[in-house]
Amino acid sequence: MADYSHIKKPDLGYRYEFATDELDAMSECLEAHGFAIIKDVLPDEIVEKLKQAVYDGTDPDGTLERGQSRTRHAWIESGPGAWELLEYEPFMDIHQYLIGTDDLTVHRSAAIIRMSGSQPVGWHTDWCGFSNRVLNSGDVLNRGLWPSGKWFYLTGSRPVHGGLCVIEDSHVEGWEGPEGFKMTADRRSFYPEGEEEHRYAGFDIPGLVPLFTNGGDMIVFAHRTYHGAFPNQLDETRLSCAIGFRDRNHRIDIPWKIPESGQWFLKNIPDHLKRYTDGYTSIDIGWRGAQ
Ligand SMILES: O=C(O)CCC(=O)C(=O)O
Ligand SMILES: [Fe+2]
Repeated sequence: MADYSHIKKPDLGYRYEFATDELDAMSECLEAHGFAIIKDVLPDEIVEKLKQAVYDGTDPDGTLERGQSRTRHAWIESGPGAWELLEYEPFMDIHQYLIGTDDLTVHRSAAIIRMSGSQPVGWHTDWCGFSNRVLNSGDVLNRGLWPSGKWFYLTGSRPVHGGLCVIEDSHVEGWEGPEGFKMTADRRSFYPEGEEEHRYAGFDIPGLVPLFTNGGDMIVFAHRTYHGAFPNQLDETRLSCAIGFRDRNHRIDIPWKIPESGQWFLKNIPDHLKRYTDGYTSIDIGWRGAQ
């Protein structure tokens, strides 16, 4: 397999890393280029606790093996370890800024474990608004126009460690893919010209920006931004998590019944945090719409 240890942090000719008191500048970068990094959002002490909460919510029995990956959808439902973020005001302040209101409801959340030797994540956008068809839970939930990714790579993001990469300027409407590539029919991914349609998972792409972050840095990207992840080539397990919010007034009519873990969450989250669960949809990954 290719070795990604030589990849250096790029100099893009514009600034894309910002402090927590530079959110206007951060937002300008997000609008101009489709991504930004907010440095030092979480102190080490919270990062360490979140690592445990990612394990507890994603692989409680410790069954993952070398080479494997697992995503816990609706990670917020896994318990108090994840709720701690909702108590941390600097974190909530950033989300209020990103969504433009303090009437926030938890929209989606996830935690991911990528073991040593795990595979890359192919290029994709999380956004499902290219088509009106509603075939799965992503089609229901991933239609908003607010920033999509808001990740913490708790063990750091870097190419050798399964780090995130984005394609700069890929967030604009009508983007036609990197030079030399064709969009897939559903516009959710792209592949090299001349090949059969598939989700490309290579890292030799014009405009690719490998992201280098520490555990407490927040990676933000726009709803359409195309992104992927390198394979994890280090001995260390990669851990990441994210909680995203939407404006509470943006109601979503869900076609699924809230699963038991969602019901448990709604009942057990402390009263002072219930302001963030008004209109919470949970998720049923197995739900399928009519073809
Ligand atoms: O694991 C990663 O680094 C990327 C995950 C991702 O893009 C996703 O879950 O949509
Ligand atoms: Fe994604």
